[in-house]
Amino acid sequence: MSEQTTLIHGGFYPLFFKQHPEGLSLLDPLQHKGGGKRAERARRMLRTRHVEGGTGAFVALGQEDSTDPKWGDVYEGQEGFAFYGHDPTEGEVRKHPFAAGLDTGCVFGGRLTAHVWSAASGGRKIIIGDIHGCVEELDELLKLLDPGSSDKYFFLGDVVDKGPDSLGALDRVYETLYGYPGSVCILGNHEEKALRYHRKGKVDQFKEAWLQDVKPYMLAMMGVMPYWHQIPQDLRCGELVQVQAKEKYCPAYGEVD
Ligand SMILES: [Mn+2]
Repeated sequence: MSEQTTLIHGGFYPLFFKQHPEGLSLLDPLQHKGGGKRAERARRMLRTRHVEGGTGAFVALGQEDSTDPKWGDVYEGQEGFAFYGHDPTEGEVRKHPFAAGLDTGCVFGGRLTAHVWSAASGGRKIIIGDIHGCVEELDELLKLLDPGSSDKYFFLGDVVDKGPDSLGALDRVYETLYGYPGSVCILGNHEEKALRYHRKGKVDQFKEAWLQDVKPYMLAMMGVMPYWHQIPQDLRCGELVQVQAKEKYCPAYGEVD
């Protein structure tokens, strides 16, 4: 297993590694845009939760059966230790042999989670799970983290939708990316969907009104979010900083994507 950390919003299905032993090095991190098979595969990775037990193929949300494992339980560490979002829990980090899920369901009344890795030489690397418009909790988390000028922030995507203030959350992520050079926000399926509606001129058909008020700089930021990002260090040994949601903004897990 390599000494690196991979950030991905959804996950990897084992069939991908069977078909492409060279792994992510094969892929353009912006190739979710546009059409064709490669863009479709990228969009599958943004949405991966369960994988088919027999073949290791991607299973769409709601199509899984009781024998289909979560991807993290069968991931063998081909791309190093992976941190992911997308699959909410009720406040607890989901742990696997070579991966950890940091979407602790803030927007569902759970918690917003940061995994903090500290170097002896100073400067921390801080990975933050799905925000979904919970800007008050994000502000509280950033305050608790007490940022230092050499820290770097890594957001796992799904900054927007479901919660109270998608535009505020995008704004805060923007400030953080530009305030702490080397920081990265990867793409979530919710940003991908918003970009797709915007590109096609279907903003009025998007399920949430914030997209009608989105600012050009926010679109520019979302447009360069990669659907995966790698850091040439193993960041798995760190500590958690968590903030409890102030309310249950979204009623139930149910139709969660
Ligand atoms: Mn998601």
